[in-house]
Amino acid sequence: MFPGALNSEYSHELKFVSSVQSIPTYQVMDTDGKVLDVANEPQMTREEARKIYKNMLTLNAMDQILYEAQRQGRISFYMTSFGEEALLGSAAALDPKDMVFGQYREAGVLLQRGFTLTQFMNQCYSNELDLGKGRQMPIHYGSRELHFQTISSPLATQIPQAAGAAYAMRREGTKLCTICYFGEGAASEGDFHAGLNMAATLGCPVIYYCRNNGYAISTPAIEQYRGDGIASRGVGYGIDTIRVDGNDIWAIYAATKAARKIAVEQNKPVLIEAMTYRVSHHSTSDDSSAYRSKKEVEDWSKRDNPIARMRSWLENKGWWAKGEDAEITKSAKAEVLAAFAAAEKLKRPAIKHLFEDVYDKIPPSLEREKAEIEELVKKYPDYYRVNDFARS
Ligand SMILES: Cc1ncc(C[n+]2csc(CCOP(=O)(O)OP(=O)(O)O)c2C)c(N)n1
Ligand SMILES: [Mg+2]
Repeated sequence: MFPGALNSEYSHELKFVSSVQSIPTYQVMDTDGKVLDVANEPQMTREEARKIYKNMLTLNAMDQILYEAQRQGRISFYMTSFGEEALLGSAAALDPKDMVFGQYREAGVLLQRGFTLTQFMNQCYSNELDLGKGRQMPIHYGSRELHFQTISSPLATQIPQAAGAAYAMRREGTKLCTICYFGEGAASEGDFHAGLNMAATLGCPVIYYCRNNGYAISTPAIEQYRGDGIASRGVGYGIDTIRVDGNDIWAIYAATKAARKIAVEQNKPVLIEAMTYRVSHHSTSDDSSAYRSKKEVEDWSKRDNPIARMRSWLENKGWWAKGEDAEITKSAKAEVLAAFAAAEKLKRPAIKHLFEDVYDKIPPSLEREKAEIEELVKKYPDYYRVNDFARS
C-alpha cells in the first residue's frame, strides 16, 4: 500500500468523488420535547435538569438587559446567544476542570460553570473588578478559576491552542480534555485546518464543538462552503465526528458526554457539529434585517426554540409547573439589574494594568512609557478623568 493512503483499494473505474452520503443529525427529542427513543432518555436528576433550564432563562434575561444597555450607550458592545441556548447542554456534560476555549457566543457555558452575574457585569463594564482588568472588549470573558480561557477577537486562534492545551493534558496524564467552541464561519480560517490536523495526528484529547448557526455575520452558510457542513471535514481529518440537532439540549448533552469519553480514554479528538440558528443579530454592531427577512427569524424562534423544547420536556416529566418561567425570569432580571447597577458605579481599573501581565518582568521600554503616562495624567488630571480610575 502507498504510505499516504493505507486503506485505499485499487479500482478500474475512472471516477471523481465529490460527495459521500450526508452525515445524519442526531436527535433525542422532537420540537415538542418528546423523547423519540426511550433508550435515549437523559439520565438526569430533577434538580440537575431544573438547574440547566434556569440557567437558560437567566442567560436569556441577561442578554435582553445587556443588549438594551448597549443600545443606551452604557456599554460599548454586546453579543447575545438567542436561539443557541441549548449549548448549555455541552457544559453540563463536561468535568468542571476540562479547559474551555470559546469563540464569543458561549456565555452559557460560563453560567453553567458558576460565573456570577456580577462577574459578567464587571467584565462588560470594564471596571476595577473585571478579571481582565479592563483590557478587553465586553463579552471577552475569561476565568482561571473556572478553567475558561479568555476569548480572543481574532477568529479561530483558539482552535490550534485547544489542540496544544489538550496535548499538554495528555502528557501530564490529567484524564481531562479541552473543549473548543467555534462558529461555522470561523471554520473557514486556516487555523481550523491546522488545529484539527494537529489534534488528529498528535492524538489530542480535545472536543471540537462547531456551532453551525447558519450565518457568519451577513454571509449565509450556503455561500460559505460547498461540502456537507463542517462535519464532513472532521471525517477528512480522520476524526470521530457527529452532527447533532443543536437546538436539542439532550442530543448535545449525550453527544458531548460520549465525545468526552472518547477524548479522555482514547486520547483522540472528536468533532461535534451542532446545527442551530442564530436568532440574534450577529452583535450590537449588526442589523440582520439588512440580509435576512424578519419572518425567517420569527419562524425559527417559534418553530424550533431550544428553551421551549427543554421546558416541554420538563413539563412532560412533571418537573416544571406552568408559570414558573415568569417567576424565574422576573427574579433573574432583578438579579441582573442589581449586578448591573453595582458594576456601573465602580471605577475603571488602574492605568498601570495597561503595562502588566504580558511580560514576567516589565521591560525598560514599557517602564519608560508607563512613567510618561503617569506624568501626563498628573499634569492633565481633568482631561484624563483620573477620578474615574482606581489608584491601584
Ligand atoms: C480573523 C478574523 N477575521 C474576521 C473577523 C471578523 N468577524 C468577527 S465574527 C465573524 C463571523 C464569524 O461567524 P461564525 O464563526 O459563524 O460565528 P457566529 O457569529 O455565527 O457565532 C467575523 C467575520 C475576526 N474577528 N477575525
Ligand atoms: Mg455562524
